[in-house]
Amino acid sequence: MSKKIALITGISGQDGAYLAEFLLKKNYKIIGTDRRSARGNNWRLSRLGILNKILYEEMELGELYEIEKIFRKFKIDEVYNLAAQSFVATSFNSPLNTSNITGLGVLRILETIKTINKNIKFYQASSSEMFGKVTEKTQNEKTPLNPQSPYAISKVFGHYITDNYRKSYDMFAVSGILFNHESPLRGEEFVTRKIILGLIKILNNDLKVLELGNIYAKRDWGYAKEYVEAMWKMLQQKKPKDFVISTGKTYSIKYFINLSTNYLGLKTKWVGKGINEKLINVKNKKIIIKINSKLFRPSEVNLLKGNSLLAKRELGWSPKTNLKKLVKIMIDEEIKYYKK
Ligand code: NDP
Ligand code: GDR
Repeated sequence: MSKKIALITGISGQDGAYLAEFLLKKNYKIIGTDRRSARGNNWRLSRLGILNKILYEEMELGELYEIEKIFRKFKIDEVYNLAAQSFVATSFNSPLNTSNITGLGVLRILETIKTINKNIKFYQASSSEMFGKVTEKTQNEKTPLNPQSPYAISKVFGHYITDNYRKSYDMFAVSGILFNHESPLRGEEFVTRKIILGLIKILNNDLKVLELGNIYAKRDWGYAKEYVEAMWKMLQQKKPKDFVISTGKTYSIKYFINLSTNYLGLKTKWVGKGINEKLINVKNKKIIIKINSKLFRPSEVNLLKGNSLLAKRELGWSPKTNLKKLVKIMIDEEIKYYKK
């Protein structure tokens, strides 16, 4: 039997790398798309040892003709649309580009599938950010969306247009509503990796103080390597359906910091309040973390907590790694690769 062909957009990102690793083990042929401007941004694929096992094609999500070219060149079975301007903070400074890539980019792919081959299965990377200022204590597939950033609004567009193409054109198009998922391959701008890398830099005297924004926001953090498996499972269902993927636990950024300093063996103490709150290294009395109001978002999502019971029941998926273990995985690998 010939190999199934999966197209992964955003192959250079955290999820692209883990998904490619997972699908290669399932004997897929992988076409990974990246954009000209980012050629060479392949450290994640190198680290996983799969850099040479992927067929690379150039694709800018803003350009319809580049998308069509790839769909005409290969007989694709499954598409995983992971490419996006994915940083919420940037979306406030760059709302047009975010809407064009994170939002309209989804439609460009769906239109291409509709025109070229409606049998291609499509996975859209939807996000818990779509719940925004939450209207229910835990969020599931039926919770109303209330997005709070240009990023989240673009994801809502991607989510609904996927649903619309599924219903209108009988396409196998689904969205996975994934809550935050982290790993050693997380981008340095996201708060978990920023904290871990920052603390390790401080321990190595490469940074004096780590500056953060709102440390009281709460997130439902899982392990990215497990979340990509859920993406694949969604495309193997008999009928297309959307699923929430989450751990069901939520913790503040401050709690994440405390877990990290504990694991690193740092004795620390929080002092002050609000914008003046600081984390002090008890041993040398130096400030390790301080708050910078410039890092607050114009509109914040204060709390996210998912309910992925449907995924457990119908996909047989459930999270395995708790936050303490995730912190350990991230710190161990950060230390291993630091300055290499
Ligand atoms: P990353 O930021 O690590 O990766 C994003 C990818 O998109 C990169 O490969 C990037 O390429 C690519 N990209 C950005 N702009 C364009 C463009 N204009 N054209 C083509 N490609 C582009 O994200 P993650 O791996 O963490 O997330 C994957 C997807 O899942 C994203 O859509 C994200 O919004 C969504 N998501 C993520 C969650 C998480 O917690 N990680 C949770 C819920 C949803 P380059 O290297 O060139 O920048
Ligand atoms: P998020 O992740 O916005 O949830 O989006 P991020 O790690 O950027 O922020 C989480 C929370 O931490 C607060 N925060 C800071 N965040 C960053 N990045 N840097 C800081 O210095 C800082 N200080 C406090 C933020 O205000 C926020 O409340 C991620 C992305 O992967 C999206 O693509 C994805 O859709 C969602 O997760 C689910």
